[in-house]
Amino acid sequence: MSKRAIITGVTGQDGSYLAELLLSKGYEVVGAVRRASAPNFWRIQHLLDRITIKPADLLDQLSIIRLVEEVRPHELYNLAAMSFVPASWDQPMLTGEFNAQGVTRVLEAIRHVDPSIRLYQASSSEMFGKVRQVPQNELTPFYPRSPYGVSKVFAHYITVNYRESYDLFAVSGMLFNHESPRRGLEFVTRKVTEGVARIKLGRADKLSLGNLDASRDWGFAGDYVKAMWLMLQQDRPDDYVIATGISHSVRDLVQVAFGHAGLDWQKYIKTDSTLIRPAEVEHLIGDSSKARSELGWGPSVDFPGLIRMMVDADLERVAAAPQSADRLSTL
Ligand code: NAP
Ligand code: G4F
Repeated sequence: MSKRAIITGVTGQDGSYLAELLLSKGYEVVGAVRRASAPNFWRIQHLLDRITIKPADLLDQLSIIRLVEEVRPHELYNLAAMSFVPASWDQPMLTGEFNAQGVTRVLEAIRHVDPSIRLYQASSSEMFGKVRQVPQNELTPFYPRSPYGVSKVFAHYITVNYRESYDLFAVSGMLFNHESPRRGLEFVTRKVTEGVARIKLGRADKLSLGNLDASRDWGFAGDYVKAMWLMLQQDRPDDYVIATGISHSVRDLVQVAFGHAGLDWQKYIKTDSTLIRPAEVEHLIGDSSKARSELGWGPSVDFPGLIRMMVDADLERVAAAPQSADRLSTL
């Protein structure tokens, strides 16, 4: 009998890669989407004949209960969230409703409909924020630096609490930054790789960025969704850090991306103080030894390989797009 899984956030970067992975393993996949006035399926267009789409919104408890009752999944991957850190200062209340209480709603739905459903909760290295320890592992204390980070700390602890209170198989994956050609355009890796493609093809002549000194432990999203699946296949639920163990600065990112296109980045990059965050996470680097030994997980794409993959995909995409489709503003 094939397993059934619900993915919330299936229209997002990770949701699309996870849906591909689960389909390749013979799962029946149900993607939960919130209502929009127009479909937002560009990342899962190629999967629409193989997955089922059902409506649900993290703000609406009944919609989640209905979804879980109808599908009766074996596994539920809760990837839906407001995931862009700067937006969390603009909309802190909504961020808390989506990312913190939204998770409580999912846990409540599982508890009431079928407590045997296994839950993956998408936690984040943003919880480590102003880091208390280098590198960060499962025992590193949290010090979030944004409403987004704070909301994810709540989500992490409510997941742990429901596991301990109600004996649920609920796990929290503390994933460091992971990227791909499907990354949203506002995140720094994709902003840079798309910017490089536009400059190379004569569609732009500059790229504005904020803090070039911040550094992140960047990996490939396709590798990270494998870790999510592995966490739900274990004998007992536990929490894991997922990271490459190597950190690079935004400046390194810019050098690799422009260099791959044969461009001198210093001619094109402008710094813009409005892109500096009210409180920054300066340096993240993860220690994923536990996941490597217990899950047998490891990354397959290194940082230069990831950035080259993204630049190549953006060069192809921008070249194929009409000029009228160019973005009107730089985020
Ligand atoms: P993403 O591309 O921004 O996708 C977010 C998804 O959440 C989208 O499908 C979005 O739907 C959905 N969503 C947002 N609010 C919702 C609501 N109220 N109800 C239902 N769905 C809603 O994010 P991602 O990069 O794939 O990340 C997936 C998860 O991992 C997120 O929880 C993120 O916070 C977390 N995470 C990501 C990283 C990373 O580096 N990528 C690292 C650690 C943790 P729409 O298409 O309708 O907007
Ligand atoms: O790409 P970012 O926006 O990602 P950030 O803030 O690290 O968050 C991402 O990773 C988290 C995991 O740690 C996820 F939980 C979260 O959902 C999201 O996926 O920014 C990375 C760094 C920051 O230090 C930022 O200040 O890049 C710096 N940066 C410099 N210039 C910029 C820019 N970031 C953006 N988005 N845009 C810039 O122009």
